[in-house]
Amino acid sequence: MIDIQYSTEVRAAKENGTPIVALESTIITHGMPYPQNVEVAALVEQDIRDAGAVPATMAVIEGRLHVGLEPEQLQALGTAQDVSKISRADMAACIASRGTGATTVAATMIAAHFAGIEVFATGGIGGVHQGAETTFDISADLHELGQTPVTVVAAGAKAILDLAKTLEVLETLGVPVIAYGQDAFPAFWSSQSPLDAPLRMDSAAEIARAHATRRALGLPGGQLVANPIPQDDQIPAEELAPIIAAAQADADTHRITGKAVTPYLLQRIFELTEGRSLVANIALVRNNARLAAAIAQALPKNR
Ligand code: PSU
Ligand code: MN
Repeated sequence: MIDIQYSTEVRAAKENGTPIVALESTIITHGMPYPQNVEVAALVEQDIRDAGAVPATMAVIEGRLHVGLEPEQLQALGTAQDVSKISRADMAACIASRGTGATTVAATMIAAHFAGIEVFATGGIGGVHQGAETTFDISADLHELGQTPVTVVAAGAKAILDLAKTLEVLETLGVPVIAYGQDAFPAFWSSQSPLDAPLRMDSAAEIARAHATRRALGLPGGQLVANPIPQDDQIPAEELAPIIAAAQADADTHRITGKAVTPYLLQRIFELTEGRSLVANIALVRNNARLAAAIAQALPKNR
């Protein structure tokens, strides 16, 4: 009943058994400004190919679930004005009403699992927002990690979130949070944070084995791999703290709520850093794409 549209290269990869890495599209439509969004999406896809895997960027276009986008579809999505942001709650509705929407981490995990793809690279996941004790704003990404068996590679979480509460919720939901190559949980623009990740692994092969072991144990849910931003691309946390606070204050003043919160904060931080946040963001997404490709290659074939 669900009519999946595979891109040419993803279809070939499925036939040949080439490893595939899922990519989200909300980062393109709601996470970065045009034209950098389209440029970065193409670079990240190429990074995955260069690392020996095939990229599958997910989106719903006119009611069809796309697993892998052709270059012109990527371009169209990156320039369109009225694309909705689809999370778990919106996915079926968007397909049913023949809508067009970009997938968040949660919706990308659903699409990936549906298409038999087990590894996914992104920038940052959604999490528990600052002030969640009054707003209850907790991303559906966390619950998705608790129930859908996909390994997600991200650079930790942004300091627009409450990192300590985000880690607590992930622990409650039984999600393994694995820092790659260090003890600290990375904080998106900074490789370090004051918090240690619950787990640490130093190789893609070990992460792939952990993924396969969860599958063998029949455990639902995925893994979060927290891959630190490369040293040279970092923005010091002290420098960003006042900017994040200002962006948060603006969001409160303008009474931004629901799914508009994350895109609003990302856009404000981009403006307030005069684009520097984006340069770091690009570096870390590419770094995550390379690690995800290595994990996908190390996974034992299960079908
Ligand atoms: N965090 C980022 N960049 C992003 C997002 C989060 O650093 O682009 C996007 C992702 O698509 C993520 C979504 O899944 O925002 C989370 O939105 P919300 O907080 O509304 O669940
Ligand atoms: Mn939210």
